[in-house]
Amino acid sequence: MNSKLRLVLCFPVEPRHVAQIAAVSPDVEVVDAGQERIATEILEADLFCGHAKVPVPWDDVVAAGRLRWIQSSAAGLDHCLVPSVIDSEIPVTSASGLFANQVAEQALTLLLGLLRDLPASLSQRDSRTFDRHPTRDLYGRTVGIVGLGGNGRRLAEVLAPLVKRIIATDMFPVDRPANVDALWPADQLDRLLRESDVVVLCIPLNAQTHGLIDAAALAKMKPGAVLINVARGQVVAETDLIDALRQGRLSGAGLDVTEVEPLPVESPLWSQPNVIITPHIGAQSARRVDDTTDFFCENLRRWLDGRPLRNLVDKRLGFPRREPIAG
Ligand code: OXD
Repeated sequence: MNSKLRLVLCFPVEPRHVAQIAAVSPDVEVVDAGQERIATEILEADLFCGHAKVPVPWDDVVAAGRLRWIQSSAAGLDHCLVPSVIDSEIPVTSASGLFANQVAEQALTLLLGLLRDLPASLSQRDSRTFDRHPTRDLYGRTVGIVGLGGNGRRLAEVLAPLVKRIIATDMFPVDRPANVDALWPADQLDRLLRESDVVVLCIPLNAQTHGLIDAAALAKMKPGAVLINVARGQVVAETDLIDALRQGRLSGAGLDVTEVEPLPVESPLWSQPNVIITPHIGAQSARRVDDTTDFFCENLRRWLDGRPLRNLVDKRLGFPRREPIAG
């Protein structure tokens, strides 16, 4: 009988990543299930690392009582934090903050692309037209970051030299970084919306944030403000956003994420001139699988030794509490 722990992977690993993980311990059998086999392999897993993009029978997994740890290879946990997992004893760890550099670069790309009117230049390229058009400055602006976790903090560092003021809200408004001028509790969102020229969403999707940026929230934003979403599409009520863009209340939106992904071909967002859409690539990087594997190997050693895990998620909140851990 096989007494090894069965570790099931579901992220785009190559054989060298599987070998690196297997080298952590001879007591672990590593199974690369991929998206094709994850829905069945997860039922036979002791440990799981990945991000299933297909439906997974989480209720059956919990009922079977075999799974002992979920390491998400994504920062967002909407793929696995279903009620039965939340109510279970299974610890969940995330990749929070691991791709903060990439997400910050993506937010900056969307923001500058809108302010410097890149869509107009790109469409002129198609017609070989050299027509100078007005652009706007980031310099001198106030940027509001909604959610000052790993991604929001990195974004603040990157933006600090470029803008006049950075304000932020967070559920745990503690440890205000020097480059953030004001950090308020999450319930002060309205104030942030009223004071920001640019609002960047960096919050996780959970019951509290689902549809948070709706018509009422959008109406509180400064006329002509810009909205950037590098979090999750469902944080924004998309039809309300489309109305606000059409009415010119907002001057633009940069969306790396949308309510439904892939964004349906019939979505009016595709034809909005003041919208830049990228296909949820904020956390993509040529290094992503390597970095995820390194992070996971470190956490796997910790799990096997019974040491505290990195990025342990508070399942009720849907993200790791920001607490320094020993060792
Ligand atoms: C993530 C993502 O959550 O890629 O890591 O969106």
